[in-house]
Amino acid sequence: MLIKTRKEIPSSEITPESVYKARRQFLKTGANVALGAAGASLLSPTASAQVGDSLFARAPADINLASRPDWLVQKVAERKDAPATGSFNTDEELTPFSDVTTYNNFYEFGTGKEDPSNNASEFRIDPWSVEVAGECAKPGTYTLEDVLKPHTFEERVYRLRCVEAWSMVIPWIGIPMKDLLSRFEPNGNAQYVKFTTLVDRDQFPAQRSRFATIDWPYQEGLRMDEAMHPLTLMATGLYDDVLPAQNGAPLRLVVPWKYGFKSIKSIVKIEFTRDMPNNTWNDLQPREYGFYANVNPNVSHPRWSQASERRLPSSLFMPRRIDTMMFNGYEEVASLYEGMDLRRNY
Ligand SMILES: Nc1nc2c(c(=O)[nH]1)N[C@H]1C(S)=C(S)[C@@H](COP(=O)(O)O)O[C@H]1N2
Ligand SMILES: [Mo]
Repeated sequence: MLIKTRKEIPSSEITPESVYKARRQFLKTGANVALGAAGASLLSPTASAQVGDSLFARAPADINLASRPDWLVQKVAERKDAPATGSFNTDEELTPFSDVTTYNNFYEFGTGKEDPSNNASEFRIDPWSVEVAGECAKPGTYTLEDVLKPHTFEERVYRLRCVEAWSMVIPWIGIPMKDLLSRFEPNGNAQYVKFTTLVDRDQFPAQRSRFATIDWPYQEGLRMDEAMHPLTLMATGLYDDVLPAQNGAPLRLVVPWKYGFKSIKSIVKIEFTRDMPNNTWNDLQPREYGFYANVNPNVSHPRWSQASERRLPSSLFMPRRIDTMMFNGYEEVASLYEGMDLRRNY
């Protein structure tokens, strides 16, 4: 792929993944290590990271944004780290930045895994606005700054499990969805929340194609209790920076216990509804993709098993196949589905 230079970003602002990993290592072990030793460990990535980096290194990925608002960069820099333990974090090895940003599903940019990173150069997130509608006291059109300003960004290290049976571990930055949605004061009729992706034929090649298979815009939804769960995040960044265009800048849903297609990218509309909203993949193939889309190793996709997954980076020589966990390992959400038949509500 074309390696672009980040013209407007001083190199001092860019934190390479190795530094990011070392910082995490430092945060984990920092308290026990004398300062000199800690300094040394800052410079040497873990052994597993070295294996991953050398075997699977790809071209450095670009964030692919035309510009990044200063206030947004500032908020990313001032984020709170993920707690050391618990579901907001994991000890598993992070998927390298290059894989997270060049192996993507974002069909607006094309169906190939590298299409988004290749076709998203100069994606514009400034200006950006979000329409809030439906069953709430504060509908309206909000600028990105209105949406994000009152919140402190937080880091969350989550597994992402795609319905295609690959997975990653991604250090997200974002805000708890419940904190965001509460500000719009959903009323008693709000049973669901629906999200919609940008329509922009200039920026999304697949939206101007005559052969489009998806009826744009991409749409997704959650039940209100799912949206208000503490694990549910409105992501605004990953690793140490703002969200790359190919990962759904500037606002992207993250629901770690559900298949990846629920985590809709580049959101321009949030609507509180009484009825279950439609969602793009369910509209396309209702027998293969449902509304709930909870990660479930016991319910196969009609064309493949969901019992295991490839943890990226993976190759023929190092497939890194692991067992898939119920709710992607986020068992605390089980109570949301008590009494529901998860075979029928897939
Ligand atoms: N608007 C939009 N959102 C989308 C998609 C898409 O094609 N368009 N693909 C989904 C799928 S299938 C997955 S697995 C994740 C992938 O996110 P990632 O590329 O950041 O890993 O985005 C989801 N969100
Ligand atoms: Mo996916």
